[in-house]
Amino acid sequence: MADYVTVPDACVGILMGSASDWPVMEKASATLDTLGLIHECNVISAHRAPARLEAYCSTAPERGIKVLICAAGGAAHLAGVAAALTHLPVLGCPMKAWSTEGLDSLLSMAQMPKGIPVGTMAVGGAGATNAAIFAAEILALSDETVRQSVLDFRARQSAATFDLPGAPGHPARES
Ligand code: AIR
Repeated sequence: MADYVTVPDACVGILMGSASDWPVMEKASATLDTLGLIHECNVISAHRAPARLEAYCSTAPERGIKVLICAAGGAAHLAGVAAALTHLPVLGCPMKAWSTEGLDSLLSMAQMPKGIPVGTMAVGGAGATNAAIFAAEILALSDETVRQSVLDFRARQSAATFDLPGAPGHPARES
């Protein structure tokens, strides 16, 4: 039996270097849910479980996974190693770990050598949410249902800005 979680019909795989990344990465999972994308989540550290990472990445395309979202902190090699192990597009989510406010993770993911790209997002929750939206936008190129759910998501987001209260001392104008 495989020592990672698979979900039938999943098209996105979220990988994390540690369970300690989950409080941030659950934003990616929740956003994929909002967009209607079936996904699977696994903790597979590139450093602590390299053989499991290779097994996961080498079987992901044949199981229908089309995009990987990889989160790690510190010397964050997970996204880069996953990108090396599969031709699937890999989105990197740099986690704020124990030092440098996540700059270490950001540079580890962004500064890939040429030939093996990682689409690196912002540090932390914004990057986690954006990785899910970006994954949907990739899938939307070839899937009309996903395209529509991305458009709906954006329309709801635009509409929501009209509901924001004004800044203190600058109340929203009545329309
Ligand atoms: N990490 C785990 N294996 C390799 C790396 N880069 C990262 C995790 C987490 C941080 O190390 O992704 O962000 C701390 O992990 P832990 O398990 O010590 O809490």
